[in-house]
Amino acid sequence: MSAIAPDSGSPATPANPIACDIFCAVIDNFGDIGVCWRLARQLAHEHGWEVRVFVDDLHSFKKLCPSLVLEPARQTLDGIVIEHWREPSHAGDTLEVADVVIEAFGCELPPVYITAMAERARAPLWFNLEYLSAEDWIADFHLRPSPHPRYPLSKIFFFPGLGPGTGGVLKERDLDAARAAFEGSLAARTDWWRNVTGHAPPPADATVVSLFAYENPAVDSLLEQWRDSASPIVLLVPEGRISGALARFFGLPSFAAGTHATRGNLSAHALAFTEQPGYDALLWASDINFVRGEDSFVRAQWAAKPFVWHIYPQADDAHLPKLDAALAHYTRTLSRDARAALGRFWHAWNGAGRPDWAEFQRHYPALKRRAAAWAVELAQVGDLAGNLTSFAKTQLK
Ligand code: TRH
Repeated sequence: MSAIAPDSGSPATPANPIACDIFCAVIDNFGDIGVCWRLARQLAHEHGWEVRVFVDDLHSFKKLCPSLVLEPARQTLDGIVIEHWREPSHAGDTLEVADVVIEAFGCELPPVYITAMAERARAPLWFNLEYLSAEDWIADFHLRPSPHPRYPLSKIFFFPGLGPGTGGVLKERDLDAARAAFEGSLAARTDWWRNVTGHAPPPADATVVSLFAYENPAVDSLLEQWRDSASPIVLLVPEGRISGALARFFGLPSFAAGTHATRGNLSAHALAFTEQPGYDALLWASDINFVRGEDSFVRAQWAAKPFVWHIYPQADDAHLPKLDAALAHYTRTLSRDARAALGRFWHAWNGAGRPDWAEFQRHYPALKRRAAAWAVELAQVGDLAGNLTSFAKTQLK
């Protein structure tokens, strides 16, 4: 990496940008690298940082960033250095310690790297980037330091969140403009439908639903309700863990990208997994988005459309308080009825009960207004990358 001076103690300037290393261990699925890659691009492109991403699973990464090459130990993409982090002790072929070190989601940094951090003339700013939670307690722990037991180093806990006093969530500077351009251009939307589904845009009375979810027993009942719906439902399903349920419902051997199937008033398209910006367009093209995990959950909020969250399930139902905390924020200004209906629907989608589509639809106009208002409210917490860089600047002076 060109301009990193390991012992640099001078403040960053455009000629001497802040160097940042992000370490990402992929536990499963796409959220770990999805968040890290989005953060890396924002730090590099919006804040001028010199970013290096250490990631242990290039296959998962390539799904949402197809231009990545699997073989090299090191490559540069979009101005960001990507190191294939091959083993726990590996920290790049040349050990250089950055000004800011981000340990994503509690992955353990390589011991040699921690030793080098301790030996650096000026200790780097070390963040532990936590998983997103909407729970209130995280504001009390956000930006708290935790001293290292052996070295003169401190790790700062950075908590993404939905409320004031947290680190916020990632949002690119040009995101709203890109969405407005897509929504405002019939030509862009028509092209999108033709390119992504191979079909013309659906009729105006159709409800378009995107479905990105883990395996989910509630989907069978929902598919039946959509089949029997009074107005057309157009379902857009990126290929993945829910695809098997679609194949069973339509009596097909698989529901692979390119498949199109119809039953009753439900017609469904299986989509190829796209690169990250393409996923935003899918959310914008839909009236309702089913999302999961962390990053798609955030993108659905910025899409400002009603959404249903399949939260990442944890042992002992530890995820349920997080689901309720998100609901509390998201439904805050809804009427009691609409709030209860959305709560029931989200809970049914997460294992408790049967999702009631007719009830969801009845509240759709209110949910739509709330989704738009919520996107504005959430933006007031500030974008995570902006919050992180502002804090870093105060520390690196
Ligand atoms: O894939 P996820 O379920 O990811 C995770 C992981 O399980 C992770 O271990 C866990 O920590 C986290 O959830 C909470 O869901 P998520 O977070 O929404 O990540 C999906 C990413 O994939 C997101 O960046 C959007 C992107 N994506 C595309 O780029 N193209 C696509 O076609 C689709 C459907 C998604």
